[in-house]
Amino acid sequence: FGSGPITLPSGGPLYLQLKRWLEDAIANGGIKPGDALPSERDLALRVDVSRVTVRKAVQQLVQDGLLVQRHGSGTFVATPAPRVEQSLSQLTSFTEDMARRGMAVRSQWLDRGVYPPSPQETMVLGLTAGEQVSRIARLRLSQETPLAIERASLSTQILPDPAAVRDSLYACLEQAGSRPIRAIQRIRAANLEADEAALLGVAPGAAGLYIERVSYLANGRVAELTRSTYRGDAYDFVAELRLGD
Ligand code: 16G
Repeated sequence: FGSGPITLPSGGPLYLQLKRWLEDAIANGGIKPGDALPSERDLALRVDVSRVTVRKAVQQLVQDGLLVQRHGSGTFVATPAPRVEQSLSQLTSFTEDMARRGMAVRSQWLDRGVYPPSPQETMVLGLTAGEQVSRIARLRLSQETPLAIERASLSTQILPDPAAVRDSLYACLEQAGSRPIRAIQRIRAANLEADEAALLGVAPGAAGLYIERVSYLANGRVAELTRSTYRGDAYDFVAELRLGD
């Protein structure tokens, strides 16, 4: 990307020239996935255009999904996700799924705490009156690419302290002798809202999958209600079907 002045290809409105220049720089590797874009001010100085022009070009590239804006930290080149095949017949955790593929995992905490439950949480988790709920919400990344936003809710009887969860919720539950052994999972198409799209590094309105998992302990009690948003461009969910009798 360098640091010197940038000369735009000529022709058409300035913001479109800059947009094209940035698209080319991304396409030919001049700026790589994950790279930060210089600030609006710096770009305007280097290209010798107004900040409004820079903003317009950048906004269009965000709309197109080539750039991603993260609140407070700037604008980055979007990272294309590797496509992941996920079996629907095994009850596994995100950490286990990625470890099996030899892929590094990381979570960015969005929320963790004990809260008064919503009506849905009370009903699904079978909470008694006055009982609170442990919530953990995470952006889940593999090889530094964001793949999903997961919001898990558990009874405080099963997870008394959400801060006890380090990298893996299931590992934490396993240690406490309350690893779920069965789950019902529901998958639905959903277009990503602007805030979710920004976290997942895709264009607002991009295709996503809304997934709800309700898992159960061996004693039949509900362990977790997890509501997740997965990137539609990153996942193939696969199930083996057999002729029934
Ligand atoms: C999976 C589950 C999620 C569970 C999480 C635990 C879906 C689609 N998948 O991502 O319900 O909470 O694994 O992962 O909901 P962890 O043990 O790595 O924290």
